[in-house]
Amino acid sequence: MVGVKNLHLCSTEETKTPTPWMAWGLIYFGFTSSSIRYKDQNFCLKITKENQENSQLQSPQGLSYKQPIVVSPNGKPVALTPWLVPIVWEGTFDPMLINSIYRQKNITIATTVFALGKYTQFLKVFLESAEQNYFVGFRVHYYVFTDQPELVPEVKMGEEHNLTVLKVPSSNRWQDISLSRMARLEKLIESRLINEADYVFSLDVDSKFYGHWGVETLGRLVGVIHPGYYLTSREYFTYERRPESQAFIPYSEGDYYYGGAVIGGLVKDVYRLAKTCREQLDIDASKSIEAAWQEESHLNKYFLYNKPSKVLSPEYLWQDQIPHKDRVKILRFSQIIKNYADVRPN
Ligand code: UD2
Repeated sequence: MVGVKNLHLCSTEETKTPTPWMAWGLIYFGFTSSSIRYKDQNFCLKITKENQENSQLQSPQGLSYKQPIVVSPNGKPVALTPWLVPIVWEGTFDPMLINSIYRQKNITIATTVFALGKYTQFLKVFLESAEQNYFVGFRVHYYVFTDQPELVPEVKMGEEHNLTVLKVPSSNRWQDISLSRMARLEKLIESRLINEADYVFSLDVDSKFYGHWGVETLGRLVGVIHPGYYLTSREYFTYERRPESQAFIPYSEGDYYYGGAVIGGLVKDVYRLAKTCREQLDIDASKSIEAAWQEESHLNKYFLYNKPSKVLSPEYLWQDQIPHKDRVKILRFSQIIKNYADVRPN
């Protein structure tokens, strides 16, 4: 699958000069539709794979609409966003069916994880639990960024699962570690993933997989609803509220609060996201502004105006400290309880 991502699907049928019957069809259509006029028709619709399946879902800033709900008043999970993309919950997909569809695609899923300073201690649980639950039966390549390669544990990898360790400099500010992930992701995609993978996920390391995480999570651009805010009114979201920051979102806007712990999608769409967020972070840095939640704030801004094509429910990002029974049917990936003062460098 790698290498055919930019395949142009415009057939000769689509590009040739219109036959008389095609022209009559268009004239007829033009007269019967008030919104589509013959003169506006473009005979050569260059239907590429990109604009067929892959088009960006950009929405203008300042648009006024109701905040979408995640759970309906009768307690049922909502499975569609108001821009009509799925919110993935247990019961919305058939793993057997979806696996058999994706198995034919011969795909590689790159997965980046950062473990710097004392966060190397989380790698063992992260990787061992991933090997039990994460894209089992599909090709996965983990890229572990660390300042201490010698502390990356030996974890037995499943079939077609590989791991590469990438050494990066240490940092004494946790905020810098977290936000620098965007720049590193951008560079890794440029230098390697564009040729090595179809999809990429960037995941927080201080987490454990408790349940199945598979191809139902794949999409062009994928975000996860943060477990702390899925029942919260958007004016209380911890978006960046200072207009001086590039991550600024006004109180009247917002769909969901997305967690920075999970970013995914097609390699080139995640590239666009990482590059944009890195550029916005750079602009803020040049003005000595750090957004409230570092790259997570910029990610939320990006997702608000570049809608994800698939949204993962909080099953895909929980927190061990929040009881999950009666809230989600299944726990798949959850932040483990940590003492911030013990694990962070500052
Ligand atoms: C939230 C987000 C996190 C990130 C952060 C922004 C969730 C669940 N978490 O988590 O993704 O957006 O806010 O500030 O949405 N790291 C190290 N070494 C360190 C510190 C961090 O390797 O000393 C890496 C590690 O991969 C960690 C990630 O950075 O998982 C995020 O850091 P965090 O978990 O301390 O951030 P947190 O809990 O505030």
